[in-house]
Amino acid sequence: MDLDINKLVTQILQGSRIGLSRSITLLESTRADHRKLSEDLLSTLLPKTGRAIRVAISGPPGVGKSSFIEALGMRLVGQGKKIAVLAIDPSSPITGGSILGDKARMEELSKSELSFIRPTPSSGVLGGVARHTRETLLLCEAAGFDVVLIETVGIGQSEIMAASMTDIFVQLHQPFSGDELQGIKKGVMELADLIIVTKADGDALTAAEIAKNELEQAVMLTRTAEHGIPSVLLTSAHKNTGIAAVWTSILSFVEQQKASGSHSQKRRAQSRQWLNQEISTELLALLNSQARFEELLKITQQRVETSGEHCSRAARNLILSLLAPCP
Ligand SMILES: Nc1nc2c(ncn2[C@@H]2O[C@H](COP(=O)(O)OP(=O)(O)O)[C@@H](O)[C@H]2O)c(=O)[nH]1
Ligand SMILES: [Mg+2]
Repeated sequence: MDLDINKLVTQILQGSRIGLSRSITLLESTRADHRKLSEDLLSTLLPKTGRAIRVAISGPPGVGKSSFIEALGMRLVGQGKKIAVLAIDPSSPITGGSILGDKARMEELSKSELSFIRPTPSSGVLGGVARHTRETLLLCEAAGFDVVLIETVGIGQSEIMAASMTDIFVQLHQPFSGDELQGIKKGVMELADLIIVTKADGDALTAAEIAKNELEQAVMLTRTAEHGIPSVLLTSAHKNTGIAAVWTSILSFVEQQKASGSHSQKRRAQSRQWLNQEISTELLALLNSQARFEELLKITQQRVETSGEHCSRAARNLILSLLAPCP
């Protein structure tokens, strides 16, 4: 690996995709010396970050996320914009299938000089994935990407993670005929800033229109105007319809947030949240690095199991005895 940080900085600022890939490999490395270098790299580049529109694209497997990103990405690339696509899919390191699927689905976009596509980081730990994705996003911004799309599967933690690093959360739904709404209602209400019904073409067009109406009614009932009521739009990636309207809607959402101050507020809240997560991660790493950690952990585990010691007290005592200066 080429570890000349100054060279990497120059390459990234020039928008080099090779420099970008090398830097991402560096920040995904678990070696302590690599970690330090990637922190140096990020610190140097930090003043050059923050300018992209950050968009989360979420929905269950097969809903059409990658196909939608291909259609939107090609449109933006056609306008001369640089597009980065990052993926958070906790299942992909296990199955491997979705990475192959995504590459095939984003075939044209991946060939464009103006695009950069990166699958989910290989680290299995969700906390690690979050850190890598955030840091990759910052590198992409320093490299001059105008839009960063984060594709994520619509399940629990990975969805929340994507929302915690983006300006707008776009939720994709399949066309459906009515009964399925109950199950998805809650998820729709909490995170979505914009809702899309995909595959609005051919035989599915009527079901897509029904789904749009149902979703519109659902958001009216459960979201207050104060928190914003998301629009519901129809798209077809195959027929390339509705894509321009989605982009207009994303831009106007972000513009409104900027005008009201919520955009910078949201980003500040996101960095505070990131800091809190890093404190937990770093603390755990610090504990792990103590020579007596394994031994004390085993003893504490036994105490909790056999003598019923309260976990939170046992955890605190473990931490204090590891971090307290030796007498
Ligand atoms: N009819 C139709 N099928 C689509 C459309 N978009 C995606 N699909 C199909 O839906 C399947 C899943 O698409 P994909 O983009 O990989 O979904 P993802 O798992 O959410 O990324 C594929 O078989 C696509 O061909 C669309 O606009 N219309
Ligand atoms: Mg996909």
